[in-house]
Amino acid sequence: MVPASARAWVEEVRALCQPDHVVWCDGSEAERERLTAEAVRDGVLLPLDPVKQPGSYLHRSDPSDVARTEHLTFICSNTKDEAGPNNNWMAPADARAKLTPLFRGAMRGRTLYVVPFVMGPVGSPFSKVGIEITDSVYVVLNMRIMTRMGNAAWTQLADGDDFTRCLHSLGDLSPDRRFICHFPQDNTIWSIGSGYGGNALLGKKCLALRIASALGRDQGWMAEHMLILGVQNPRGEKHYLCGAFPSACGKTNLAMLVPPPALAGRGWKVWTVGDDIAWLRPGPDGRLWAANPEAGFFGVAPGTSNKTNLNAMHTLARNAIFTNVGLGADGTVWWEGHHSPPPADMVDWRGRPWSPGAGEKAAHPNSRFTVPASQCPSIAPEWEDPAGVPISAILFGARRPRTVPLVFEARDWQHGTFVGATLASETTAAATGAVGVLRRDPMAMLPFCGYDMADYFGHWLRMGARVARPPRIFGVNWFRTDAAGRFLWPGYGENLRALEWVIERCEGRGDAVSTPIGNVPASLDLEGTGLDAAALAALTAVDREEWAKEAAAQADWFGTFGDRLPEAVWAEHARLSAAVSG
Ligand code: OXD
Ligand code: MN
Repeated sequence: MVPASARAWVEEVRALCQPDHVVWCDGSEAERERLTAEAVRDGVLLPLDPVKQPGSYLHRSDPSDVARTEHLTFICSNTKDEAGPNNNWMAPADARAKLTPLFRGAMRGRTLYVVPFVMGPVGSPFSKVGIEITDSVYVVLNMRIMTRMGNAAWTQLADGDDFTRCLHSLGDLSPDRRFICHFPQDNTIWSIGSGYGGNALLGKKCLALRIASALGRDQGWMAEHMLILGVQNPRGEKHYLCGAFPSACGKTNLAMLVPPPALAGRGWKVWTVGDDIAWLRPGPDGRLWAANPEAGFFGVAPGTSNKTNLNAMHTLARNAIFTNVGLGADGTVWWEGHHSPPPADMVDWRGRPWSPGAGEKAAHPNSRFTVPASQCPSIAPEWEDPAGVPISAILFGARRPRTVPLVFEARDWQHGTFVGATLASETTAAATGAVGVLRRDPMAMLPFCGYDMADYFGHWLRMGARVARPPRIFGVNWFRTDAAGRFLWPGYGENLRALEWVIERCEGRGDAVSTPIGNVPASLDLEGTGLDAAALAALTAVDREEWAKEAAAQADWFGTFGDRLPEAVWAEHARLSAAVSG
């Protein structure tokens, strides 16, 4: 069942890393129970209360290993140009020379787990096989939730050798010896020195975005940092949308949106297909079809509550692995922004006694839950359809207190590509000391595009030309404020009102007003929001002066890509500049 190519690679890694034991994972329930018991015995997982949080565990990471480390993440393409100004680059030979000594003997005294996995529904033309070799049982148990892990991968692979070689070791967890290296030409990832999800669950950001974006460029498909959701109208028709949002913009909440009572009462429903990554391919009907390559959610815990994301709270009620959250004496977990008060006698994410007046956070701001997507109450019944789902619209959203309207529609695919390429989010007081700094994050892919971003824009333009009926593209902004800094839009479930207009536009309906940046809604269904036409006018206003400044800032930033930036992007920029000047 295991192809010779996989056996040979595992043997090569075994000889290099010198583990005490080798375990080939099959993905079975018995294996999950055995590995979980071992993780509990070794203190890697702490069991939670079996009644209040059934099947769930807490993991505490090394305090220096709590997030992705972009400065230690490298694209090791053959040339620096290919990686582009958006990536750190190391020559493949240099990366191998640097990392091989770190892997040598790194698994002595440890177990080497061979974790075969499928990204995407098993048997789907979208899907890709990876094999992760790791010495972390935490990684194995998370991969089991986040991917289709185990024997299914050997079936999908058959006797081929078309799989991503994902090598991971915790090493000594020192940030001085931490590297996450991607070798797109060899379909290989080497990660050492970190157990954090984004650095160590190699199917996620490393394979499904960085490696897959390069594969997609070569093979004519797209790997995007996008949620996928289905919106069902009162006639029972479903439209599927993809959405790219930089972090801290409510992507997981949007993916699991609960319709507000006024819209639910009229029959609107929202279905979740994916919360983080979309793979898109042209379908036989001239549309773009999307599949979620993941099988679980690796979500940020703080701020998640019954109020902000009821579906997420139901999803994580059982069979969850929590990382770096607070723990009560009653065996329940807690984080800042939870709807319940903290349980008694809590310890913080590092295991130190904590009380509400402690002045420190109980949960790390990037603490996480890992849960199976199948447990989500809003999961679409077709979320694992091997054919994927046909995409009607793509949303690009970010946090913009000024300038960007609640929702606007791009003229066409080329203009929409420009809207994505100019995506930027303003920093908040909570995120950094500097408030109001605009960070460009094109298509929310800046940390995840495995090659030159200007070439990536070119790939977007080519893909649009390849499909006869490409999705319509929209910009959205839930975070516009008034002069006093108060949010103009209630957000959360009410965002469905903007999606209602998006869908009407996709159906060739919906009143629109043309502006220099695209179409904005002439009216929106605001029943039950307490907002009136004047509020809508403030939410959809397009201020030429602000946009002239925005266009100037875009030009500076595009300049950093040199002459690789496609002409069509500059053409769109010139068109915007002309439309907003004078
Ligand atoms: C994530 C991220 O964890 O984007 O999804 O960092
Ligand atoms: Mn993400």
